[in-house]
Amino acid sequence: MKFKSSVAPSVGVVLVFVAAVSFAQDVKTDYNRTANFSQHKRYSSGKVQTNDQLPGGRIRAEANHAIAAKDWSLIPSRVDADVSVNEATQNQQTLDWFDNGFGGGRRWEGFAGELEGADTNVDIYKALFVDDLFYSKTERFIGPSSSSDTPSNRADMLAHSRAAAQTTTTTTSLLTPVLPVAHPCPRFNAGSVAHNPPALFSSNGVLQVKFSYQHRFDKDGNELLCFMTPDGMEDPTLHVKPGDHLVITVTNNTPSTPAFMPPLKPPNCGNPQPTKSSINIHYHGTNTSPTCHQDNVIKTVINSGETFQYNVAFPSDEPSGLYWYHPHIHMLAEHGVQGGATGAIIVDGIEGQQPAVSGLRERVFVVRDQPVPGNPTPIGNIPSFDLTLNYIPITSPTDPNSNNFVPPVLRMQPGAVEFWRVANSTADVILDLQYVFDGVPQTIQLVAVDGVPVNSQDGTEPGSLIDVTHFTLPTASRVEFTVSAPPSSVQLAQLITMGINSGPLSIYNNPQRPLATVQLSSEEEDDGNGRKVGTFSAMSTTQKRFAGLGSAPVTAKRTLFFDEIPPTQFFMAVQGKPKHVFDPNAPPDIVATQGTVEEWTVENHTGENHGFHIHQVHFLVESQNNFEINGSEQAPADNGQYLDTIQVPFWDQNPNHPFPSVTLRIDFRGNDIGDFVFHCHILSHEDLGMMNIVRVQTTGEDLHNKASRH
Ligand SMILES: [Cu+2]
Repeated sequence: MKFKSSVAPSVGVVLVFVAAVSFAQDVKTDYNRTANFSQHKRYSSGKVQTNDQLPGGRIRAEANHAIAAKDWSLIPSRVDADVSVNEATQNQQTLDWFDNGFGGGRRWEGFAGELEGADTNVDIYKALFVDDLFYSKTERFIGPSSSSDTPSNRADMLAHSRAAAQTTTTTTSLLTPVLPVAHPCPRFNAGSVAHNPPALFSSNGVLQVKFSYQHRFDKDGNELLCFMTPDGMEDPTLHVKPGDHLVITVTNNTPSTPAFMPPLKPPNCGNPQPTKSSINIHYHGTNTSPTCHQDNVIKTVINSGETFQYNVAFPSDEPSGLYWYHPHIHMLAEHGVQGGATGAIIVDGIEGQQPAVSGLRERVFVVRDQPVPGNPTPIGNIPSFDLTLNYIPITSPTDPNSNNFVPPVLRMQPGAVEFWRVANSTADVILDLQYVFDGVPQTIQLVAVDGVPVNSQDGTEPGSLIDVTHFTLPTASRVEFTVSAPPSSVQLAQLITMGINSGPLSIYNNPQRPLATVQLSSEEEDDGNGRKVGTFSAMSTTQKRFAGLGSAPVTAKRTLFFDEIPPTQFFMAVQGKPKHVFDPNAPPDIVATQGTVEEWTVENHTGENHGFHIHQVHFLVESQNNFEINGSEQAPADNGQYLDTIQVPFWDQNPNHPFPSVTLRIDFRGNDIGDFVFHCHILSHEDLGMMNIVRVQTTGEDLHNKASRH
C-alpha cells in the first residue's frame, strides 16, 4: 500500500470530494474550518487527507475538550508504550482509521509520506505514530462519532456562541477600543542583523500601554499573532520599576470565532465564553496579584471586538530582572505563543543588585518557536519547530544530515563586555544555551535567573555572579548573563542551544543549532532601541521579596507529579487527590495559607521532559533528584536560586529507577491571595490538561472554611 503524495487537486475538486464524506461537513459546520479545506491533498490510494495548517495545539485542544465534555474514550490508553511489541496491530489500526476517513493534519502528511519506508525506520514511525494516531482520532471526535450526541453538542456550542456574542461587561463597555493598525505582525528575513525589540518605559510610577491584538497569515499558512501599539510597535519590551503600575488597554481585533468549550463559571473576568480567538495576558514570573484586571489567567477572557484593561501592580520588593508576557487561554496557549504574541517585561534597576552590569550594553533576546515551513518530518537536524530570535527566523536545513542553519547576525564591538537577557518564549522548545568560539565553550557569568538576580536574596551583597559554560533554559524561563566579544582571531563565535534529549516517549526533536552569529564591528550601534544598563549608585536594599525563604519553617510538604495517558490526557497531579485534566471550574487541588512556606517535591512519572511553573510566586530550588540514573544531567546553577520554572526531565521507564524530581520551597509569604495555577510550561502539554489550581487564603478564611465544614 502506497500513500505517497503526488496529486495536488484544485480547490473545486477537493470540495466536491469533501462533500461526499459525511462527517467532513460536520467538521466544517462545527469548527469553521472551511478555509483549511483548500489545503487538502489526495493520495494515489484515493483517500483524502486534511492537510490542516492549524498548529497542533488547537486541534489537540478540541479533541481534549471533546473527550472531557462527552466522556468519550475512543483513544486506547498507553498506546505509545507498546508500539514496538504490537506494531503490526497498531499499524493496521492506524491504516484502518486512515481508510475510514480523514487523517487529521500535517503530521498525517508526514506519516503518509513515511509509510513506504516505515519498516526500515521504526524510530521515525514510532515518533510519528503517537501524534498521527491522535490526529486521526481527533477528526473522529470532531465528526459524528455518535449520531445521537453530536447534534446536541453542536447546538450547545452554538447557543454558547450566541450568548457570548451578546455579553458585554460593564468594564469593557466604558473603554475606548484600541483601533487595529496597518501591516500587523511584521517579521524579519532569515540572516538579518538582530536588534533589541522596541521598548516602552514607565514614568511617575505608571506605564500606560495600548495594545491592538491582531493577526495575519504567513506564506506557509501559519497564523501570526501580535500585540501592536497604535504607533506600530510590535510586542514591545515593557520597562517598569518596583512599585509601578502596568496599565494595558487591549482590544481583541482578531476575527470572531465560535465557542469551543463550555462557559466559565462565575466569578468571571471579562467574557465568560472562551472562543478560538479569545485572548488574555499573563505576566509571567511577576509577583503580582491573581485577581481580575491583574494577573488572572483562569477566568480572564477577551473576545473578538472586546476591550479590556489591566492594571497590574508590581510589588515594591520585586527583584529587578527579565520577565515576559504571553497569552494564557487554556487549550490555546501553544497556538498563541507560537503565533508570537509575546514580549519581554523588564523590572529596571538591576545594577542596584548586581553592580557588575553597571553601564553595560544591554541585549534583549526573545526566543520564540514556530512551525517549520512545509512541516517536514522532524529527524536529525530537522527540528519539530523552528526557532526565532527577536522575530528573525533561524532557518533549519531541509536535509536531516546537513548543519545548514541560518542564524541572525549580532554585531559587537571588539573588546566589549555585554549584558545579554534571554527569554525562552517558545511554547515547546527547551534550550541549553552555550556561547562558543570555534567550537570551544566559553564561560558566561550568570547575573539573574527567572528575574531574580543570583545570590541577591540571602547572600552577602552584592550577589556574586556564577560562572557556567552552559545553562539549561526550560520553556518560559529567563537567564541574564555577561559575555565578552570574541578576539579577532576567532573564526566563528556563536550563541547556540545544545541538543536536548526530551526522553524516550517525547515527540519532540530538538537538535543543536545556533541562535546568533557574532560579527565584530567597530561602529557603535544605535538602532533606537539599543540601551545601556543604568549606572550603579547604591545597593538596593528593598528588593528582597524572597529573603529568608531557605530558613523559614515549612508548614506543609506535598508531592506532585506529571503523568500522562498519551496522546491526549496530561495531568499535573497532586498526590492524594484524583488526577484529572485541568478544569477551570474545578476547585483547587491545593489550598495553602498566606504567610506560610511549603515544600513541594515534583516528580516526573512519564517518559518525556516537563517543566514545572507556578504563577504569582517563585520557589527556592532545594535539589534536583534522580536525574542521572534516568539519563539526564542536573541543570547547572539552579540549586539555591529562586526560580519560577524548572525542568523535570524524563523517567527512563526502568521500573527499578526512582522518578526524577525536584524539591522546591514555595513562598506563600507575600501579598498575593486567591486562586492561581501551576502547570507544565511545555504548552502543548498544558493545553492538554497538565495544569492545576492552588488557592492561597488568609488564616481567617482558613478557619472560617474549617468551621463551616464541620
Ligand atoms: Cu509537559
